[in-house]
Amino acid sequence: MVTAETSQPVTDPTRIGLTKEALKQAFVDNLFYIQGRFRDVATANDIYMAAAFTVRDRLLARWLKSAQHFKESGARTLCYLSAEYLLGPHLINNLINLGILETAREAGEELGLDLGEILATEEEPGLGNGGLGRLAACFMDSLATGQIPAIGYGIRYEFGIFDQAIENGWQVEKSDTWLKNGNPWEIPRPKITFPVRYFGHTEPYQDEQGRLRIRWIPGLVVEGVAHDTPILGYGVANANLLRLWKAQATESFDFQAFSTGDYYRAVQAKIEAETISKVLYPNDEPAVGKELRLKQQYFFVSCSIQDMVRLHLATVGPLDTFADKFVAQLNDTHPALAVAELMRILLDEHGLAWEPAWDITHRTFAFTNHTLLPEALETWPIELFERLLPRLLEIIYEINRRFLDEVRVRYLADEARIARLSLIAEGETRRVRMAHLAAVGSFAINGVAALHTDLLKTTVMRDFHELWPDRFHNVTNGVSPRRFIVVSNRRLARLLTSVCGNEDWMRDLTALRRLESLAEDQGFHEDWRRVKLAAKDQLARWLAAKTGVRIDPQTLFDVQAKRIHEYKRQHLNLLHIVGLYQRIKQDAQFRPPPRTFLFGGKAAPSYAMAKLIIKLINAVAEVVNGDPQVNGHIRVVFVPDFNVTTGQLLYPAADLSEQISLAGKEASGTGNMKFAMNGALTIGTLDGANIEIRDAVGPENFFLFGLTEAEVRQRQADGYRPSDIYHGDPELATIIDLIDSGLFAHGDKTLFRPLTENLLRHDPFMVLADFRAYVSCQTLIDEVFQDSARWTRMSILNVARIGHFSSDRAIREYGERIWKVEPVPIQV
Ligand code: NBX
Repeated sequence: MVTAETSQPVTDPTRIGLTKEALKQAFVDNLFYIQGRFRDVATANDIYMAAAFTVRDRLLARWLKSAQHFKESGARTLCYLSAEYLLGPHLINNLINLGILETAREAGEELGLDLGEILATEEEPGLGNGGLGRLAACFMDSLATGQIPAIGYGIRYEFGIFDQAIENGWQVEKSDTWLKNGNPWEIPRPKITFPVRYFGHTEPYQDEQGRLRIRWIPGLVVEGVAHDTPILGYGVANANLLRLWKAQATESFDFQAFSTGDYYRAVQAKIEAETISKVLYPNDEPAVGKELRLKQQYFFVSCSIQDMVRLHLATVGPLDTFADKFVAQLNDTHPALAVAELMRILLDEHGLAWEPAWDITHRTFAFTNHTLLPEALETWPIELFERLLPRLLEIIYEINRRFLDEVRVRYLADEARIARLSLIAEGETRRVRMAHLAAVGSFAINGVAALHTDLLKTTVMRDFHELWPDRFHNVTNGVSPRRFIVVSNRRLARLLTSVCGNEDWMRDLTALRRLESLAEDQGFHEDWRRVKLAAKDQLARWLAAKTGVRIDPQTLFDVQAKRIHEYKRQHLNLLHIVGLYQRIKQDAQFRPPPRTFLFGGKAAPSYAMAKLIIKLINAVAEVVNGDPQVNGHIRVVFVPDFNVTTGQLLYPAADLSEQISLAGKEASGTGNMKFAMNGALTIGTLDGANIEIRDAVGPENFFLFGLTEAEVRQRQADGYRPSDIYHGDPELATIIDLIDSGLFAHGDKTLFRPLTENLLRHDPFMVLADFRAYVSCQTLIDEVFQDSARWTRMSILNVARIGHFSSDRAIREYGERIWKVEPVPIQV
């Protein structure tokens, strides 16, 4: 291959060859020339690095070819703006996407290396909190696989989501040092940097044409440096760019500004600048409202928009075609400042008038909302905004002034409505509403599951929906079948391939429909159960090695793995467990099929109730697992440090998937899809994407319980009194009393009071209202699980019908309905 730009041949077989011999040679070369090691002294990390570079070399030709072709063809490009990417390990994914996993395994064997060990050495980039960040990663995978030209923009956090340790039953946060051994997947681009301004003031001036313009004189300028990672598609030569920004001090600015010789202050300025991309905020729902967080948001948005403008000017040219070349998706409100930033660049730096600048801006952005929880809606105090981003606030005021004029004419001065729609919330402290900025600045607004989109239209975005009904879309989330079947469940992948006759299902998950014809096949049932049992066995062995806890793969694995949140109701699951414990001890006749309850998930470090729930899970585990009377019947395990890597062990091993949020609270959920894709049956409420999953797999293959969203509203309106439920349900009362008794706290009666008291007095997520229905549903599950032919059939049908929940489908919908982007195949 000859690249036009350099005319340098890229043909060295040790760099691009996919044969076993080429891989071996490349690995040996890399170990020597990059790591500087002979085999006999190489550390596990040296070996991992040499393997990673071997694979990276094979991505580069595809990546550069993609970039070059996209540039030459002027392809319309999707830019995904996201503060989070929860990527998971790269090596295994790239081996699979290149189609060389088995070749690499054999090459390793011949070199005396175990590929499994090499893969286990990788530190996963945990640059996200949960669903939102993982969705961005699945979308990057599907964009490349779908051959859509795309750039993912984000922040290169030096410390990602904290590592979770459990000490004495409590969550303890340890800093995530994912970069300490080097990151072979990224290429720093020290020449691709942009200045980002903060603080200072603005002033008017006249340009050469005598027009009034605004200049922002900053008080601080920080530089963003691009760090690029190739994202290869599955079975295609397309590789897209993930460009993450690292903050650094701009020496030229700061050193000048400080008095000569004040070296200490200069160094301090450097530290202050670098702090911006230092650490991911570990909160998944409540907006934190810290100055540094706003700095982070503006930092990555400003670098990304400047980069897009630069790319456009360098390739296509005039800015009036910017929105034809680029479309930018705002992943929640975290990048909403992009709307004001693009305006600023067009107005202040390129001298456009307001109307054409707004026309471009408005045709560029689309906005995804991921939550209806009021505490998660981002707003920023005007005072902070004015101080930190004075020019952006002026632009936001002007956007708002023009927008509200439009509203005024449309609704004839309906003042209440104007106040509700305004980008500025009036009150004791005036605040900028980021969702309103995103909505006004975007041509499309979408929710992430059908129910969520409906609720969006009727609740938090109701006024916007009345104003612009056509802007609203639903795009139900999806997850990557490469990551969540092929990478994490090799045995299932092999079985699916043997049934389908080929691997096409990996990029068209609806091909799994073929499994339906085997749903009653006894021989196939045995294969199916063997695959599940092997995954359970693997999890059990990993858990024993990691934590010393032993679990029995023959038991029902009941798994709830997701961020810890009251609305997700891990405590509802716990009430059921405590109830079982009690009954097993008191009723010798009561012997449901043995179950292992597995929990995984991180709590935001400042979320006391979530941390108390973790403590209670571990406390119940300690008592239950230590009680010989119930041993062999139930076991409770908290799997520490739930992340993409541990998720890859949990999803394949689950028999039962807990998706038990209060109806109306979980925007979509994506774990629900990952479990079902791996043959787990779901116990779930009519919430988020559960509803669509149930429709797809068939109601008879889904364990439904609980209030509907409409019933939730009705009960709240009627005045919900959880204590009435407590008093009317003796079994429930006993369970709560047991938790209060100190049984799980070595006699301490106060430890779990905040939790039980909250349930009895407020119960904002209606745990008690759904308790009875949940327990009945669990009883049905016990019955069905004993009928192993029935269970297996249901499991097969879940996988057969889950194809719709592939992120490939979600990306296709975005591409066709919102982005208007076309696949651009790359040939190698
Ligand atoms: O986004 C999640 C929703 O809760 C899920 O229902 C949904 O499936 C998923 C993908 O659409 N939201 C989420 O993960 N939010 C965050 O992680 C988050 C992070 C930072 C922040 C607010 C929310 N400031």
